[in-house]
Amino acid sequence: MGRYRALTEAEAVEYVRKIPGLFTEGARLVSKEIGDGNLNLVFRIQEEGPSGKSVIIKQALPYARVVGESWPLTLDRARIESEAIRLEDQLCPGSVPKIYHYDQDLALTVMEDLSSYQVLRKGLIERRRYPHFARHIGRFLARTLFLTSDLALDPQEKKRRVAKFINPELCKITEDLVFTDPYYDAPTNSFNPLLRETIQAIWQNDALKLEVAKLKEKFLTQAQALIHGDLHTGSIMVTEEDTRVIDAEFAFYGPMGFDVGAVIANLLLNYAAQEVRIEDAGERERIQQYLLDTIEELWHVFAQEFKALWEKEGKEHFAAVPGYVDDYLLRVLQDAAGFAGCKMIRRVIGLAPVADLETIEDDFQRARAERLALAIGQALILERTRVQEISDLISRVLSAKAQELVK
Ligand code: SR1
Ligand code: MG
Repeated sequence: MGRYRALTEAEAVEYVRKIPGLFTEGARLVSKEIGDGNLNLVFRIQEEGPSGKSVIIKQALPYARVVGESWPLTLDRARIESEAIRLEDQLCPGSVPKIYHYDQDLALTVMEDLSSYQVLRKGLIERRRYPHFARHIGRFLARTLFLTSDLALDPQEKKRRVAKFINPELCKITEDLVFTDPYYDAPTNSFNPLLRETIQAIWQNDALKLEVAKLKEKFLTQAQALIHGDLHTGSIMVTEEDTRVIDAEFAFYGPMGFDVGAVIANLLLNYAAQEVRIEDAGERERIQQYLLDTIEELWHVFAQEFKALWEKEGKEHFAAVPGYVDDYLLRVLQDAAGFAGCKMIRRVIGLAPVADLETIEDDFQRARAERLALAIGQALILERTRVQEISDLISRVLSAKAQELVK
């Protein structure tokens, strides 16, 4: 591992001091490790005094933090993350934190501090609304996915990028935690004991497992575009005006629908949680409607931008063939529905839960919300090929909800 060592808070300060142009000589710097994610160390370094200038150091550990040293993990994910963020910034300027410095040996990236932003998951739990989020994320998805695909790149260059972003260890986490483990009694699964019967029915549902197998196969084999690979609402920072995508360490060449589906899934996980979080029926209806409207809008923006790019930047020989762009987008939509379903189910059954559901204190209330998430997830997986438009996906959500709530 060469010069690699995990930094302490004090070493993090000394490290940033030596990076030219960041802080003035002799600046009084305070360092705090603030990482609360599953994998890495995150230091916030701030200058004391009026400037208040601050940066973030994100350092990969040689193992998964959430489990410990018994789960070794490649440090190369820091390279993948810094290269993916730089590329995303070129393709969709201002959509990611600025990167100031990358150190391969220490597997760390020094980047813009977004502490004035809020993690979207947290904001949604607090019932906040973000008027520009759907437009920003729809555009981010269209630009990063279209412009890294064979639709926009010379096929030889695209294959070089597939090689550059090969990410087998992080993909294996997704293959296991999203597609495999939730569908059997895996030792790493953890779930609300009140759900045991519902979950056992999932483990015995061969029709569902067949569809999950097809989606997993797509994730394993379809090098369609450079995807973020972990685009849940904890990987998005927001203000009322701005949206930034962080945490690109899972990036690799995979199916476009996986990223679109990740955003949809996490909005729907919040939707399911709000079913029991909000007592007042009117307020609950308004917040849940806002989440569904956000999904519709982000898809419309995505499809519109994607079509505009197809017109302006498309390099594919068959791009002008009537019907091709609509057929392509329909396949992305159906994939997104299926992947969204898988991503909802994994957050209820698997190793890494989400705060939207996990922080509902009452076990019975939490189980109600979790059952709703499982019902929506299953409907999206099983009925994805019947989705022709985004409104069909929303209809599936509403009918799964109606069926679940009368049980
Ligand atoms: C062991 S890592 C667990 C999860 O955290 C990341 O954010 C990914 O979602 C991963 O599946
Ligand atoms: Mg992450």
